[in-house]
Amino acid sequence: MFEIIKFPAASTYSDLCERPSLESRSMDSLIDAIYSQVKQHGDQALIDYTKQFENRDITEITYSDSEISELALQTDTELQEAIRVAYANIYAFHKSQVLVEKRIETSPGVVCWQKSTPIDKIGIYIPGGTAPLFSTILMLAIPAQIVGCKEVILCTPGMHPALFFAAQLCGVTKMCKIGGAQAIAALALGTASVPPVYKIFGPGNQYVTAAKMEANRMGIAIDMPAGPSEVAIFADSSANPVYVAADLLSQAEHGNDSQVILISTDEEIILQTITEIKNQLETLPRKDYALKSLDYSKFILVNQEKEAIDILNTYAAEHLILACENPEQFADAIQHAGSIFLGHYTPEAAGDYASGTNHTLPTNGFAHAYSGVNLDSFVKKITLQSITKEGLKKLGKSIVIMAEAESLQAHANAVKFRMD
Ligand code: HSO
Ligand code: ZN
Repeated sequence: MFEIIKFPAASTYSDLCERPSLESRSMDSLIDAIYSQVKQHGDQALIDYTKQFENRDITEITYSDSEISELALQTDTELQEAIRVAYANIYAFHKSQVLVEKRIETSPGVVCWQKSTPIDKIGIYIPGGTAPLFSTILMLAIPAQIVGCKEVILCTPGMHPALFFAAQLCGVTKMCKIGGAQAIAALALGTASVPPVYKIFGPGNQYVTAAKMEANRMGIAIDMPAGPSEVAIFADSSANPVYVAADLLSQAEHGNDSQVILISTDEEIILQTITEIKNQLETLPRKDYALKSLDYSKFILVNQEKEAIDILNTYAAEHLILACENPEQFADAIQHAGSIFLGHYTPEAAGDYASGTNHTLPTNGFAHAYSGVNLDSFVKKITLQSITKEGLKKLGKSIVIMAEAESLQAHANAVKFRMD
């Protein structure tokens, strides 16, 4: 732990950026069994699994509106106010992502445009676990509320009042008491109490992830492939080691397998950050999680910013914090990351809770190919086009030539007959 990798050669960057391999115990047979039980026995299977896996007795699957209101009201008033502040910022940022319809005349008389329509029914999963992630409800239900998803089904085994407060505030239409892979199977298959959905969002353990992958194989969309959470920080000599250490620990405390990376052009900053991590660790209630995930941490010393940029583009971090003097310029050079936090006063925690950006982001290098959750995750885009007689006359020749070259005569005819 805390070993500093000094001046790595470019040829080692991809090894350096490798994620610890996930324990890939096959869960296929268990997931298959859960899906088939939920399919056959519906709600009863959910009640039985809740007893078997969680030792919780439930008689109904869904919360009634009055239960939700009662539980929501138990949320501390200061926390209610904080959640409202976060709500307003997340709402504003996601509202700004609404598609502005643009009609483009690609050639004379040929007009193309796009409209976006909501996914009618979505499912959100929030794990029980040791941290009640009510902030994730904001991240997933606010964009759904903005685009107007008709049904937003939230499944959580959690009982923290803020889960209910956030659900109510964000217009969740149904809240279910179930968790684990069986909750995902219910959202995928539908039961008497749980409506089947078109897309499933939200974090979870390896069983939940496996169940989401199974849903995906059945043709149900999922937000993205999930992996352990991670942060990478670039710090130059202007960085404050107290802040850098706190940022690294804020990711490390998420779970045993979180990954944190610090890259710096200044060895003194790395050394001071390590000392700070040790100090701050002692005060953390989740010290044990943080300690375990620090096992996967990396501290890398480089000569120049350019090397840090290359490593970070290879790594494609879920979160990237730029604790340096020229963060805008640095960010311009970053091509692959889930979300970037610029400057000494922009901790990841701001984006985790309340600045406005979404915290459901691609992990495990998926930022090379995936975006984080955003307003588009809750809609489909439909393309539209309208061509005038004159327009088709002009464009038609190219279409006919191409269709005939592909030996698709009916395609050519569909244009030709209109041109004649
Ligand atoms: N850092 C987490 C999100 C979160 N943090 C929720 C606190 N609560 C993954 O982006
Ligand atoms: Zn976090």
